[in-house]
Amino acid sequence: MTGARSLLTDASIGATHVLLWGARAAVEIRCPGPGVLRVRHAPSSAVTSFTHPEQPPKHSFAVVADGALPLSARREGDTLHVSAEGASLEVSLASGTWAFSDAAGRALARSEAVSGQVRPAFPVDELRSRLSLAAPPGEAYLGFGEKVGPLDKRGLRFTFWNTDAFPPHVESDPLYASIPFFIALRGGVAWGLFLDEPWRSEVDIALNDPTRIEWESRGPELDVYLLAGPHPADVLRRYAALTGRPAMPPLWSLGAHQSRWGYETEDDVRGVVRGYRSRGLPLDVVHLDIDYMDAYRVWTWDRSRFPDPARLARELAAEGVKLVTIVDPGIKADEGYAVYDEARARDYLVRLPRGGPLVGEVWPDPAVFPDLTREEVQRWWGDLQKPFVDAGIAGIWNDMNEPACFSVRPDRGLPAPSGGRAAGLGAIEGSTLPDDARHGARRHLEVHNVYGLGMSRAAHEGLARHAPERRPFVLTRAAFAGIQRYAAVWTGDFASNFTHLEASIPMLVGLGLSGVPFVGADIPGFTGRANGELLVRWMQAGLFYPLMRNHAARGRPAQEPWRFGEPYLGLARAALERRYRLLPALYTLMHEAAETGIPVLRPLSFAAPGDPEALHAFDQLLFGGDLLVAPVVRPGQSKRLVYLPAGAWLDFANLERAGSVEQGGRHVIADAPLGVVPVWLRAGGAVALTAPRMHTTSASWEEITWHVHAAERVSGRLYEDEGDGHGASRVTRIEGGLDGATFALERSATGDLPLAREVETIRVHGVPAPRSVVGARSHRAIDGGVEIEVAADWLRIELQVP
Ligand code: MIG
Repeated sequence: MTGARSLLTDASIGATHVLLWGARAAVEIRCPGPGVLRVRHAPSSAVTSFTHPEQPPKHSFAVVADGALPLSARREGDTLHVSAEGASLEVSLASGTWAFSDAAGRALARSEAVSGQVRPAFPVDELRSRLSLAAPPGEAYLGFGEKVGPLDKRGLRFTFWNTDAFPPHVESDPLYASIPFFIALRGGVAWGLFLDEPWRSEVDIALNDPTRIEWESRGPELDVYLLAGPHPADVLRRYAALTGRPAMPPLWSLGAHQSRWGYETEDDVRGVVRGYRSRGLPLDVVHLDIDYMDAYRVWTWDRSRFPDPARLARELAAEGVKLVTIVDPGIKADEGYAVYDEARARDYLVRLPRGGPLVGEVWPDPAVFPDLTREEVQRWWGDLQKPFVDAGIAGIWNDMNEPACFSVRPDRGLPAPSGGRAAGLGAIEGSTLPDDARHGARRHLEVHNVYGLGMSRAAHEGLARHAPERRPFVLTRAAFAGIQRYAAVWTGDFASNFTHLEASIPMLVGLGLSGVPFVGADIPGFTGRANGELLVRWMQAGLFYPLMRNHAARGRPAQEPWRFGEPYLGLARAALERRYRLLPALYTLMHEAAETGIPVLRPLSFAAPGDPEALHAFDQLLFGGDLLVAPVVRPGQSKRLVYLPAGAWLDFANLERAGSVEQGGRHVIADAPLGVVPVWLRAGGAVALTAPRMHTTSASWEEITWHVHAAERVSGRLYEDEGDGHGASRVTRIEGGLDGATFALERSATGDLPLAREVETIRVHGVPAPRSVVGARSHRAIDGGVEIEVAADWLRIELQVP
């Protein structure tokens, strides 16, 4: 169809797909959903699984959308114009490059020709597939999963290869999770790109060449999804439709978690719970680290130290505390141990390129690895949870699932790394399995990054099968795109220092921008030695982490909140109480995330997408749409610089009205002595808080106080249900605003959950003392506003302000 010098010479155009190919390359275009185009590149036809004009089905570990919207294609000279709902693409047949636009015709992204686009060579380990994208000046790039650095990753370079980085530092890359997805933002307009390749890859974000992003995969193809905005939230909505919406967690998992590598006996665990309760500290969960296992045999208990897990679980349940057990993938190679015998008999293990199961060393030694990239193995693994579920274990904590492997056993048949062999065969990158290990028909190099995803899926689906009346709670260290369907992610072995506390904020916001809302970092750091100030500051930031877990490494001083004496204990208690007050708002945001993919922790750019100052304020965050949080993340500081985006913001430090209203679009200096965490409430925001408790019970709240920052338009939302399971729910909306001398709010509710409270309190901040109040049971003036008590099923309140 075009000249012989063109890269793409032939085309097959169907109702829902376009396939272009030539002697050396192929490109396939589809539209899986509105505003999303899939552009699958096979840079070299010689090594791809592409065939034309018919495609074999491809297995994606990440993508769940199977829609195929209609496409229309029109050729004009050397260009093929493809358009679909919400997006269009122009492909140059000569060079194979393309330009992506949204429904409004805005040019969003453009690929560029690369020289030596693919270098297939022998051995295949030398394979490189490259994608080059224009990086126009001023465009910011956010996301990329669990990555270090500020929010805007321009000028950085990352590797996607899940790694047990120990000890990690603030520049370590790669870390434990790989999410090859980013959101670009330029002039207030966003678009996104997801590279659906689990293969090891590297991305250079305008570092080598300030005008380009270059992505290089070790696999034979580049399967790219382009997502239109225009708001970053729109990109995330489309990404969640593509890779799956986040699971709604049980309420208890949003309470406080306590963990330590080194709770060695059930008495240690009882002591922890007593430690919390005797000091009046809220707690919902205790984690059991690898100490509970019998000689590190996964799915067993050391009965001398944990004689009766079911009894322990019952005892803790009486205190309102749940147990979560760590699970590592390495299986002790030990004949007579049922998990090992069964895995071998069923051929469920990762194998050597030739021959038998690969043998390595982790905590169990020797250890073999279940091939958790295969669905039948996932099912088997998930079923091994049944006795744990039956004993009352509430959730599963998946660790070491990069997978980590301290060493492989060459004496067991592994080719020696590189020596004397063709380059690449037997190579190992980091403490993991060799590139050439076999997962069924796939090589480790291809599926390494999805091992933790498979393990989390196994855990999540197994919990759903064995306790269908509950919502699964799974926590994972390793992850890939799509992990939000199955698990919460924590950032691994952060150190107990202020640098890591600061680093946690852009990293967790970055994870949210990569589609993963349920995230947290170990409080107050895992390795090293915290002091009381760090504990308090980390808890003040961590009370806004969707996952709030205190954890500590073995052989380090204990880090429970009472280990540092006063005044730190009192300040730690205050932080925990704030967390429990915040639960209605957090739960509502988790529900919003589960419906839309929009994260709980958001960059300031969500409020001001075109404002560069907002983009670069990476040590602050938005908690949902209404709260701006700027925790102190440096030692010794009692004030900090805070950027407030345009609009009016109420000083709401410690989740209480603390001061006056500030005009945004500028920096302010917040007062933040050790007891204070700076927070602001957006004008027009309405946030529901409750009273602190020692542990969670139901998310049908008995006490609710709305904090409203009066403005012309006010809106707020509260999602409620029983806190677990799949039963009745209710969404309450409040809407209204200030119109002349009248401030009115209306409440509406949908859903079948009965109200668990008779009254609600509404604190309207930012209005003068009213002359009259209609629709309230009572009211009283408070500093800079009014507090109103209403019947819980109120419909309308109206204030006449002077
Ligand atoms: O090699 O299970 O990140 O949270 O306490 C260390 C022991 C293995 C690493 C995890 C950490 C956990 C620890 N694990």
